[in-house]
Amino acid sequence: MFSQSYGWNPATKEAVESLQESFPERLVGRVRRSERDWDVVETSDGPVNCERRLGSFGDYIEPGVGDWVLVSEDSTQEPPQFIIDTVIDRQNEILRRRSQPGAVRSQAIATNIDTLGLVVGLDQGLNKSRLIRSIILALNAEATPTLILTKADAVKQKKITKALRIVDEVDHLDTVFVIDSFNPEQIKPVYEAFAGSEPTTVALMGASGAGKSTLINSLCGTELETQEVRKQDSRGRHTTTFREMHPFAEQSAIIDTPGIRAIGLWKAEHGISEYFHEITNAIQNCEFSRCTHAGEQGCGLDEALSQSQIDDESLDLWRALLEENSETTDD
Ligand SMILES: Nc1nc2c(ncn2[C@@H]2O[C@H](COP(=O)(O)OP(=O)(O)O)[C@@H](O)[C@H]2O)c(=O)[nH]1
Ligand SMILES: [Mg+2]
Ligand SMILES: [Zn+2]
Repeated sequence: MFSQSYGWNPATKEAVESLQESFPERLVGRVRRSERDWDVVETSDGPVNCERRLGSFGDYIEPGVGDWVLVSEDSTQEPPQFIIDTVIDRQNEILRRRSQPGAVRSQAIATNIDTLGLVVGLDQGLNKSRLIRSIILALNAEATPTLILTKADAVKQKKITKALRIVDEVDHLDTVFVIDSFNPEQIKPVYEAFAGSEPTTVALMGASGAGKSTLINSLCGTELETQEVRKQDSRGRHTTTFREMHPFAEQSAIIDTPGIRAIGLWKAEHGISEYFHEITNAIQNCEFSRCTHAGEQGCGLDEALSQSQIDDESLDLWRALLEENSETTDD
């Protein structure tokens, strides 16, 4: 359908084709880039710019990078304008909390993804709580979390050992790469893990300066602008100002996201209960129907704690993340 398939997979094909029967004149495409007032959609006819007209089509979901959409031409305009008129139901979405003055809302960092690549520059160091939050975001979307530690060439072995010790302490992270993104030999296994045999979509997430754009350049052969990092503090300037999807490995796609300072959870109950599965199990085994699992005598969680099946650190983090997540409301 596309010259590049952009992660076009059988499930998407089915969802799109059933809708397209009703709207044969519309173009099928995938949102490649998202700006404030317009989106670039990759269609079988190539990229088209679509104007954002919120509310024009009733129940309008704000499209995000990775969304499969139907595009129509508005020929009442001169020259004719393209507009996204249908966002196909998402397979999943990576949401994060976005605080604005006077409002707390969510923002889709990426949609319809298979793998969430967490990119961390070894020079900046690995933060355990941030790593766990990122894994929860992935689990919440039923996507596979993968950690890519970059700049292995630029740090002392001690830093690598320290990061790997943290990796050992977290759960649900089966794939970890330690690489120099400029070294083709070290890029190869990452390429193979991301590409797979089916069309896939990978989203890369990580702090500004972590090396996301550099990694994409090595994986996709693109020439994205990367940033100069100030020697003193390794904080970079923001060069990526928008989210953008890039064609990868013939049939797949990689989404670059802007550096995120803090990962706020949004509607992540599922991810939290998956990550803390021992706690989830203990609560399910709690026999009291109105228990708050906060230290009641005979509570299932209390039992698991006394048998040392759960450690205090996990319990504290679980409580804190649930509390944070409970503040999420509908837009
Ligand atoms: N030595 C070395 N430098 C890297 C590596 N990956 C990224 N960099 C440098 O780190 C800086 C930030 O990278 P960039 O890709 O722009 O980070 P982004 O903000 O996550 O997109 C740039 O100066 C890159 O050249 C790596 O594996 N080794
Ligand atoms: Mg970048
Ligand atoms: Zn209980």
